[in-house]
Amino acid sequence: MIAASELILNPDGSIYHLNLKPENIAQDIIFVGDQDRVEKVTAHFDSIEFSTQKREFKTQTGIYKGKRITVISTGIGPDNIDIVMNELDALVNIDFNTRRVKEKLYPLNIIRIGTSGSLQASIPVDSFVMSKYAIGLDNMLRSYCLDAVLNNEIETAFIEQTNWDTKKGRPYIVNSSKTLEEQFDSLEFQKGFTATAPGFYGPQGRVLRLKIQDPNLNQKMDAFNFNGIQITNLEMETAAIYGLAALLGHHALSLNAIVANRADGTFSENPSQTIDKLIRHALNKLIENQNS
Ligand code: R1P
Ligand code: URA
Repeated sequence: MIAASELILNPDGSIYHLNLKPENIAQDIIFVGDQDRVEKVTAHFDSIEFSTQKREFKTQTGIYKGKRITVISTGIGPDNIDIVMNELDALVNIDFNTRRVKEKLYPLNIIRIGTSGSLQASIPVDSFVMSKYAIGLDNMLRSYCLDAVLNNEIETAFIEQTNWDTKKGRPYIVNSSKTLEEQFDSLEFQKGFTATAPGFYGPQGRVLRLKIQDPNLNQKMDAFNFNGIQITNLEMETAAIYGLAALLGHHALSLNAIVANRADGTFSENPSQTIDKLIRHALNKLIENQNS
């Protein structure tokens, strides 16, 4: 039995941070970072059956062209992903009455629709990247027993090629769900290798007033090559989502709208139009899958 201090439920029976009960979520879940983006997705829905918000975690569940979908904002960063993934998993895989893990585990399909910065000059702003792999430069996932989901050989190559300072921890490399990758495959998406940073400024090589530990890291990541695998973009959630999804038995895929190009210094002139285009494209892909 899982103690009250470990699996924390609110007085109404909902889970601690997300404020959700098991019946409030669909099997197909869209993650967005920004809470205001939730309604940009659900504006396309035929109906909305449920809405709630606690802190940065806003959730709406509804129907899009016959399919029940939940949209949830995760806020920014891998630490928030730890909360969202564990609480969503508890909603489907732990019986809140007995406080025991269910015998038959239930897989969720998780699609991240987020913004990102490209590392390669050849991946312009306003284009889309589907993350086939992700490298976590944060240490959140290292709190779990990870060995079964790692790509040790590529990690070692990354550490060597970028002269990574392991005082910052050992980066971890994880994969997207092959099933979702095939389902969302389209000409709109470049398949990429996404780097997940634990911050937006120093951890992504942005210098405003502070000197950073490795000012050449972005160029070294840009030049990284392991048997043709190259790092394409930087953001702040994908590796944490992929790692926890793989460990917990869920499917996950991250779709990135490129709003910044770090190699040529450009920023999208209309980021909300780009993200809206990605939302429409992702929703249609979810429906296509349903009808195929
Ligand atoms: C930083 O501006 C945020 O934007 C990206 C990063 O991953 C980080 O969360 O994603 P979202 O647009 O989904 O928030
Ligand atoms: N989100 C990030 O985390 N980095 C960028 O450069 C753009 C969006």
